[in-house]
Amino acid sequence: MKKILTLLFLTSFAIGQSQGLISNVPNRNTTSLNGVWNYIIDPYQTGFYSFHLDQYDKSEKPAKGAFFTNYHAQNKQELVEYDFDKSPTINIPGDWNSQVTELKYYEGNVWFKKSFDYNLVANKRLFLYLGAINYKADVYLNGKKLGTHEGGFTPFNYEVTSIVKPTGNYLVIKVDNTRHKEDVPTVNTDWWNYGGITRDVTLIEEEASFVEDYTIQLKKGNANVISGFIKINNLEATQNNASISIPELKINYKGKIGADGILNFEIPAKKISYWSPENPKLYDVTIDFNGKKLNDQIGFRTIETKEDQILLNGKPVFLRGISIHEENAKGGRANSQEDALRLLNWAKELGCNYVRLAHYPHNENMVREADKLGLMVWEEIPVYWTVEFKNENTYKNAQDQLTAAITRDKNRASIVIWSMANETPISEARNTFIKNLASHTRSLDNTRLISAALLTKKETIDDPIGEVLDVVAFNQYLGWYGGNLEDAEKITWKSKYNKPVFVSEFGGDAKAGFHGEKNERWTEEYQEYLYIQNLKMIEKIPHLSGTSPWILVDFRSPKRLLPGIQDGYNRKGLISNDGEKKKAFYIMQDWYAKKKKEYQ
Ligand code: GCB
Repeated sequence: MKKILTLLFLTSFAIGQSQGLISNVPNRNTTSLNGVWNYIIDPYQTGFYSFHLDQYDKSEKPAKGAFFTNYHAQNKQELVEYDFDKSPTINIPGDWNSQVTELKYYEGNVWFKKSFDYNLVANKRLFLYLGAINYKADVYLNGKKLGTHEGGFTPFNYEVTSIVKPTGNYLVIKVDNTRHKEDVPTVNTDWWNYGGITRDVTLIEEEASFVEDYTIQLKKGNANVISGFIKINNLEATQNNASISIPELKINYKGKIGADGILNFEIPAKKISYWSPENPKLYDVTIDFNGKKLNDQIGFRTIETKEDQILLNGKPVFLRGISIHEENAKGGRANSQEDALRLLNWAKELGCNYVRLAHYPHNENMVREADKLGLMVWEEIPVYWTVEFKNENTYKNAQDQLTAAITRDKNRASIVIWSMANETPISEARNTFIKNLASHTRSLDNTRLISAALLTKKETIDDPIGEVLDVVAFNQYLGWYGGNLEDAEKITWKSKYNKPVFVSEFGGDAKAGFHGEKNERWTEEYQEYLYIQNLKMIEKIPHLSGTSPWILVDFRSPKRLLPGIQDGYNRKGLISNDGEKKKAFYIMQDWYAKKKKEYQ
């Protein structure tokens, strides 16, 4: 009996609840604060600390020199040494490095200010939702501190109901993208440290009591039951019902909300048209609570492993993938729907049914478009190379980023894998760190697979972390960082685990338009040959269930300095940053066409 009770408990709470993060923002009643903002570059944090380094926002009555007060001189004599309204402007969302020439390499503090009016009628509530700010944000509205947030790729929100006024609001955000060893990621990465407010800034208007978050997904192990939870923010005694309708499935469910504001449900469903790359079916789903409707477009599919196979809707699938950074053609963080479509359509053209969104959670447009286009997704957090595995705060930071990513994206059918880390060096502390992240993930979402991109030595997959992963993924760079391409066919791989194996990276640099012999580094011919040889080797890897070569498009990296070739870009793209397809693109395209046939 005890066992049954525990099981019941585990199933009904299998998908966890967020800590105040509002999900499904695109379908809510929102007002965008995107657009033109003023900014002040503040390398010495003059607007944050007094000359004796007292932090202004710790004082009851902050000095007028505190930038978040947005103070203006009251007369011609008064000394005030900043003025947002006379300061230059920048587009938000957008990183500062690609918009302001003098900030290309800047890592430090910049203040942003946006003024707005907002007429909030009585009994309504207002939230400020920030899609992502890299890396650390101190947020103030009308001179009041809302909070500090760390982590450059995940959303967060603050309630501003009691602070907002009909006219003359000023939102001030200090953004600091200084790298620190203890951060996630740490000081060393192979991508550009774009600073700024890189995703949408949105006001969300809600009722006094509203649906904050929910999961509506197939129940683990049962493709004919839709299960999950609805979480109400500020449940009032008089409202204790919520309903879910999915007209196309003839579902009209009504349930009772618990005193804790949670409704857990299981709804039998018949004749579901399951989501897959061939059939990216999304259902219109409506949650009705307190006379207000919240819509979403949700796909239903199962994803599981059986011994060394990945099964999508019960059938073996080969993940024809490509790794993608969140960068747009001009350089700079990608954010818009248009940016997402450009990247994802290239992946489709390559023959992909899957994308690895490296090395951090991408913006929500990417996963929503992947849902529509029928691309499965690997979503990852920036536990990259080394982080301070022994540091509890670092762990908490990583876990918070993971929680926010899962909260935002758990209703996206496209997401099939949560990835914990990339190329982390084996040690006791690291093993514990990743195991803890994996069990945290399972406690929030037991319906998806867990992986991490590992490193291997001597063609043997035996990283101890493999034990807690559903898919054992690894990166390898035969013919680029070592090894001889001629030997490719002779290399044999071994895995300690009878689990699906996934090659999460392979590749090499080529400068588009640079031609030569196949043994001349940096040429398109070298990269082409590298792909031909790597694929010969990869094909023979036991338990192989997919690949995501590195990478779709050349991307900016401060580590890539070779003049005339790299010029600040990692050139491993199959497509150049100008959109030119390299020869290797077609090798991969052919291979994926072949794989597609094999799995039909
Ligand atoms: C890797 C990393 C990736 C790098 C890539 C490279 O193993 O995971 O972030 O950009 O190699 O180009 O060296």
